[in-house]
Amino acid sequence: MSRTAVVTGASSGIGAATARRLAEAGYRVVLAARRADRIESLAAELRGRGADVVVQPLDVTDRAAVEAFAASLDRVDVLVNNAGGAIGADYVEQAGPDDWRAMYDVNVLGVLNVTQTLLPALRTSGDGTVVVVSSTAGHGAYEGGGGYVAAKHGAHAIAATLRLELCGDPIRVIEIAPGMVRTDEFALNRFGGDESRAAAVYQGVAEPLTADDVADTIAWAVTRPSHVNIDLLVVRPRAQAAQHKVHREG
Ligand code: 8X3
Repeated sequence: MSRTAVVTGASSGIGAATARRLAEAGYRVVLAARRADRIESLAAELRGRGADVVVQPLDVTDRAAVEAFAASLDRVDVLVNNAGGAIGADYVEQAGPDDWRAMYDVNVLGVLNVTQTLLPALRTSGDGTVVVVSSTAGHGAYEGGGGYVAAKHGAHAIAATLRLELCGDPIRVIEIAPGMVRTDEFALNRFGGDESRAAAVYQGVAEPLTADDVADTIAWAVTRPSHVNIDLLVVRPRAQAAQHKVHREG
């Protein structure tokens, strides 16, 4: 059986783009996401291009479901922890604990659930790779970042800790930290479907990163020789020199 890559949050954005890239690189790809219809149609597209694809509806915050998923897999070489997202942009003083809890659940406990349960298979592969897609929000704070900044710092901490704990095992731990990426859903989900608030995030920015730009860095890091561990790769658009330093036209 071919080398197998599991991608969470594969229904859209960076996850879907990563599945496309890894399929192109010859991996058998397991598409895991909550929305079955979305991953079914991505699977049909990839199979049309000759890829070997498995569709797995999955909520990474559901521990029992993740355990059953892990038990169903006969081979895992690569895990891309991509599922995640932001809810709101409230200041700490006004933020809702439920939003924070939901962000912690998916961005931190989701990564824990999937990584922990797939580690035995990754170890058995003899050459495993864990990717954590964090964010520049995992490396610096910004006003209104609040719960998302906290959660992504948590995702970064998992990657950094796991790399230390697995030293000596045949498993790499790679963190990819994207800055401003324009996807169909990230900002829209953050602002509860408010299209004008979502559009304002990218207002005047000539070329935010695309999902495929990030997927390209993930595929590049994953396909380096086994002894090369890209610990942390921060990727931003040229127009974003830092979280607060964004060049906007007009
Ligand atoms: C997305 C980057 O700037 O919206 O992960 O926090 S930011």
